Amino acid sequence: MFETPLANRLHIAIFGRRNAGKSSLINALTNQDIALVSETAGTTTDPVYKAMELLPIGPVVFIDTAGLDDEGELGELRIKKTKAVMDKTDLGLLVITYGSDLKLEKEWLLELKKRNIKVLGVVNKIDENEIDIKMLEDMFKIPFIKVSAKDRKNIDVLKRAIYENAPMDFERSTIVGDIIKPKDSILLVAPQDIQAPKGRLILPQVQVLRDVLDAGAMACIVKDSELKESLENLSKIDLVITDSQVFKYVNDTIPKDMPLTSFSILMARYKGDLKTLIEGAYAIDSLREGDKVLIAEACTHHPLEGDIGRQKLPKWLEDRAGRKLNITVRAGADFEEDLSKYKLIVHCGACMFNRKQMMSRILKAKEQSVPITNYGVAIAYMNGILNRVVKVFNI
Ligand SMILES: Nc1nc2c(ncn2[C@@H]2O[C@H](COP(=O)(O)OP(=O)(O)OP(=O)(O)O)[C@@H](O)[C@H]2O)c(=O)[nH]1
Ligand code: SF4
Ligand SMILES: [Mg+2]
Repeated sequence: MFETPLANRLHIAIFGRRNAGKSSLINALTNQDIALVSETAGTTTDPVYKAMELLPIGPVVFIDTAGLDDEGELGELRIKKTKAVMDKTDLGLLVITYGSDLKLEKEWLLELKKRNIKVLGVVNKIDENEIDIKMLEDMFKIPFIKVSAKDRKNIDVLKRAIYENAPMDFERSTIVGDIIKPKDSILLVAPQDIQAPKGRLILPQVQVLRDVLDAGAMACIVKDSELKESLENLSKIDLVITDSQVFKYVNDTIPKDMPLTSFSILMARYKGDLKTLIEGAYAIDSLREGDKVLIAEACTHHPLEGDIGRQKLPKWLEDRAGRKLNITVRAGADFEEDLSKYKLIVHCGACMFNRKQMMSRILKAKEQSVPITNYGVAIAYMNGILNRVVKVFNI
């Protein structure tokens, strides 16, 4: 029932000459031996579809195709079938290898562009020969990624490029709607302290509230100071969603078996890859004296007294680690390319980012094997309640 229908999946099709390594590339991307590979040109004859969850991208379907340079009567038929695949492609991967005169590839790119399809160039077999990427990018005016499907080299970089080049409408469609039911009763806890903007609620609270209403559920919103009374007054509570700054108090106050999560964890899942962010939080306990930690904020809001990124989090991290850390805070649109010096990245909730922007930061960190977590997940972990607050998602 929870399977994403084929039509709602991002369709990623692989095009190129026979023997360019298209089937090998599908196998590398899916980390399975799905497609038949051989050194005989023309191995793949009909399009092969493979639906899968390509983490952290989401539900996709890969389409392996027959070489577009096929010959003879049968070859022409196969080319026709491959071109029919183009009509349902959201993102095309154009595979090129050393030695090609690139003439046909240019024609195929035109065919794809005519259909308004985004195309990503892939140079395969770099374990044998390389091609100058810059020259290709100048010539084709599309980004290129170099890989070796055989050695599974740079496949993570390709996955990130796939994500970054995927059409925008492949966003998670709901923040909380998939874990609640119509008529559920949801209690929201939102302290209105000095950080809260005067006269209004912050964006994640407004978005979650709207999502609860869209799901046909009922919301009651209180400050932490009224939590106890609301527990007494409400006859049924199916889920509590709290601000993470009062996590501990709420966790200690509500019944142990009452489902609990936080605005920031919901947003972490909506904007990013919750699983990776949870794994990142575990890295807090491996920090050593003087380790470099990056605290990254997506916007340059004006920091107030007791600012979470500049004051509270650094203190909590050092208290938990029991040692002095070398913490850098960076705010704004720039994210360093070389993250390898950091032992941990703690990111803000990224309310000003769309999912694509946040995901590309997560993928960048993953590529460089740097653990990444976010404020809400890290705070839950340090309060010893991470397991409880992610239980509602079944991950
Ligand atoms: N050295 C090297 N060989 C590769 C690589 N990727 C694929 N090959 C080899 O290239 C040959 C063709 O690979 P396939 O994956 O079948 O190529 P294809 O593009 O699907 O070919 P058709 O289905 O015939 O169109 C096989 O012998 C693969 O082992 C690579 O990264 N490096
Ligand atoms: S983008 Fe990040 S730093 Fe800026 S307001 Fe949102 S959560 Fe805070
Ligand atoms: Mg093939």
